[in-house]
Amino acid sequence: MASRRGNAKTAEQSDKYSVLLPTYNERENLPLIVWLLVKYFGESGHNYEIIVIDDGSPDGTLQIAEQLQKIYGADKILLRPRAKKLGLGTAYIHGIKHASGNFVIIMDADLSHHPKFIAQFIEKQKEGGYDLVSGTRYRGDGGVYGWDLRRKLISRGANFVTQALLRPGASDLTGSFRLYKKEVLEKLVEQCVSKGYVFQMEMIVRARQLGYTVGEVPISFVDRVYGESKLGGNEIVSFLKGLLTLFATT
Ligand SMILES: Nc1nc2c(ncn2[C@@H]2O[C@H](COP(=O)(O)OP(=O)(O)OP(=O)(O)O)[C@@H](O)[C@H]2O)c(=O)[nH]1
Ligand SMILES: [Mg+2]
Repeated sequence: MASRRGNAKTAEQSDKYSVLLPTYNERENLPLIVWLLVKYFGESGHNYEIIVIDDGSPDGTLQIAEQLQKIYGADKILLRPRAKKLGLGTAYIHGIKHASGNFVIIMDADLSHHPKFIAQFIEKQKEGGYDLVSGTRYRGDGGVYGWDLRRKLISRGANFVTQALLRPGASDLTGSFRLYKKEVLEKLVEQCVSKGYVFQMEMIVRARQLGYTVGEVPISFVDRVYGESKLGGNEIVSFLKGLLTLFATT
């Protein structure tokens, strides 16, 4: 393939990375995130596929995804849409079923997670043979950009309370930029009960419980530029409920 010429130096031929991109009203962001993914995977030479899981976005995200598929090819861009908004947790479950890679990368499609970090995730995973590698905003060069104080406090607070209650041994619990061995992700998803924002946290808490190893890569997280933020009071309440459930059941 043309994009792989000469620079496949670090890639293991047999490894394949399936990137799950859940989308809900991301028509402005999707072309850029896909372009960046294609660019960075092209540079690193790793084998990959991008699975777009759109939940009937009223803004026509799926039509944009169809155009991208025409541009980059149906082997690189897979569309696995659902008819309506069924939530992030089940979007991942749905996506995993269609992933053909032995590794799965989960990231947001709103450009908060920059694809440039993926090469570091992969390197880290290989270095320690980790079951999962988590991006962290709370260690090393990691950080958050563009959030107001309220949002920062919510994120920090959620992380802090969870650290105190569950001691999961990872520095960023609510982040959702991660690389998993596929069989590990399948196992974790099976075990997880939460649906909303608490899902990411449950994944890493359960990972520790099951004895999986976790590597970390500092990431800078940039607030979404396009599209509306969905973090409202409801999410916070359900997050706290989820946290308490986790505390009681783990
Ligand atoms: N398929 C699917 N994708 C979703 C759903 N809810 C959110 N997403 C996508 O999941 C990713 C993370 O959601 P965000 O809305 O960015 O959540 P957030 O980063 O906590 O909040 P903001 O960026 O401030 O809105 C984005 O790519 C969304 O488009 C859903 O119900 N179904
Ligand atoms: Mg976001």
